[in-house]
Amino acid sequence: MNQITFTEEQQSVQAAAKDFAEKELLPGVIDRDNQQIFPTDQIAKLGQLGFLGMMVHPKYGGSGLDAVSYVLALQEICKVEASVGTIMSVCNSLVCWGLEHFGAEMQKEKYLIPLAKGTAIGAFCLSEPEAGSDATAQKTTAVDCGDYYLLNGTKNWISNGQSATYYLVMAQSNPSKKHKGINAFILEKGMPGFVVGKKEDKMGIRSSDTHSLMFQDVRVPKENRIGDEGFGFTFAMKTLDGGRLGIAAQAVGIATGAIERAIAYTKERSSFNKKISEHQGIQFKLAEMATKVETAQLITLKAAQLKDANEDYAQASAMAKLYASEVAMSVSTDAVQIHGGYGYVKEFHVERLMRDAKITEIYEGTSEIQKIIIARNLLK
Ligand code: COS
Repeated sequence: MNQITFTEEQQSVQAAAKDFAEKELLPGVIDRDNQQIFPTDQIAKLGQLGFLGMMVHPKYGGSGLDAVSYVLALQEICKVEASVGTIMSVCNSLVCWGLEHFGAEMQKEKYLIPLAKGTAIGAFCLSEPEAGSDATAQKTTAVDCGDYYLLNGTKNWISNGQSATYYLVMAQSNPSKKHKGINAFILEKGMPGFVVGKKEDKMGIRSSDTHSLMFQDVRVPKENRIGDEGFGFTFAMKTLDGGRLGIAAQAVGIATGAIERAIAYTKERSSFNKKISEHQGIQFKLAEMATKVETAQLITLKAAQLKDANEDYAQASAMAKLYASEVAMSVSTDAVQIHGGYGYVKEFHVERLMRDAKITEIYEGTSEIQKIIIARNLLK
């Protein structure tokens, strides 16, 4: 389905991700989804192959690739197992990118290198029980105590919540300054007072681990603050621009997986004395689905190209996420419909893709948040 020209390097990254997804992910994907099993071995292998720090400079242990390669790789992974795509996307877009661009040299040496090499997993902790879309409403506090901050509060819906070693945590240090009082910190699992809370029993992306986190008087050294005092909200917003590109890629991958399975099924299944692919009603549906997937892929690649060109891509990534996530939902729903009763059972994969698609309309900003971002850009 690729309509634009890719470099040899981009094509080989895509081929490697496709090969990995088919050989390493496909065989166990249904079981992991059913039983909510974290793909420990698969993530370790992805890390060894350089897929968890894809855009990080090699001097910090990364692969030094561009955002287009990252998008192509994520799409291939998510065609098969969107949960793995979630883990990969958090590690690359939210954690490694944020640390590489805004972290101090000491932070990069200590934390970025193992994250980029995939020997450690990261988590990005912004959402709270009462702060989802309205990210400025952080209730977690970080009181400045001289050479350390004292953190107290709760985070919700944290991807990689249990599996992570390092956590980027946003917290309010000066409520009178509103969003300008928010700081970002690096926390390590095992810090006294840092507790991983309950695991969520989710509709989709079930083999990724989503947890609440609790902080009770956690002492975080001052050198673990990212950027200047009060930089935390801007840090989160800039990082989420790239996160949304990852979610758009995830959505395109889910939609592509769904349409490929639907096309294959229509050529196998017969009804009324012919293959169902010969029914015009099915052909119309497939044509509409393919047009949507192709458009979603193009808008996502455009955002990636803007990022690679160091241009402002906040609006482009919001548009890509908005559109691609809606396409993932509608195309996966159509794929289930084309499969009929078989689409409703796990063996045929499309019901999982449909469940996995839903989260792409919700996390890293709901569709409504993406519309706000786009409209503000249009009107400014
Ligand atoms: N890049 C850099 N800075 C940004 C930014 C971006 N993409 N978006 C906003 N900012 C800055 C603004 O420039 C503004 O800075 P100043 O105060 O210096 O002017 C500041 O952040 C506040 O921006 P704004 O007034 O637009 O904030 P709002 O509270 O109105 O919220 C939205 C903006 C809705 C876009 C933001 O809260 C958001 O993205 N919410 C969703 C968060 C989310 O995705 N949560 C999901 C969980 S995270 S995995």
